[in-house]
Amino acid sequence: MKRILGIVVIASMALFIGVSGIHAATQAKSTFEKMDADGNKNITATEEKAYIENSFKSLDANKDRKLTRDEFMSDKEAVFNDMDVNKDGLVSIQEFVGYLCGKPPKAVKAKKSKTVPKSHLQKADRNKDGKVTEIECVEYVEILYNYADGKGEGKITKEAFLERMKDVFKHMDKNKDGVVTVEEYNIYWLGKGQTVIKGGKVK
Ligand SMILES: [Ca+2]
Ligand SMILES: [Ca+2]
Ligand SMILES: [Ca+2]
Ligand SMILES: [Ca+2]
Repeated sequence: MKRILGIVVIASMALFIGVSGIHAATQAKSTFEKMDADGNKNITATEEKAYIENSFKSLDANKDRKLTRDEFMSDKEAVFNDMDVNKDGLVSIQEFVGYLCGKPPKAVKAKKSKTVPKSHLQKADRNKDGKVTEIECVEYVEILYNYADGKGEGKITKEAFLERMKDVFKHMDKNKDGVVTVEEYNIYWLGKGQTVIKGGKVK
């Protein structure tokens, strides 16, 4: 059960990080801001879908509509370095939340929550109004961080981060042929099929 939960968390975390293929040398915008195309501080399902599609295109270097592991991993070290704002080689929860959601609102404190949303971004939509706000983003990402940082040390190393990203690739590649197709990618990120992992139901 714990393992399955872990896989789901990896999936969710990567929705934010793994697909941030649109990586810039200096991250001017948080992932939240990038996804929020119309800048109204809410992420809708349409905006999410558009972001996922763009991320696939930007990662698919040779444009054959398949992602290899190398293509997927090509920007991940740079993503880690961008997250690590103070360059101490570790990503703290503040850095993590800042990268993904923008500056965390002061009102929201890190929680040691044990309830993990089942799959993707829309699960962060707590009040179920079909949009994800910055505060919902922060709450969700904090939960992911606490899981990603399994030891509760409040730090994620580059090594651990890259290992998790490799796991993400494995899980995306459903038929295990070594490449991730557009279909596999979309199914993975946009939720369908996420409830069943290796025959086990995630509840
Ligand atoms: Ca929006
Ligand atoms: Ca390719
Ligand atoms: Ca750091
Ligand atoms: Ca495949």
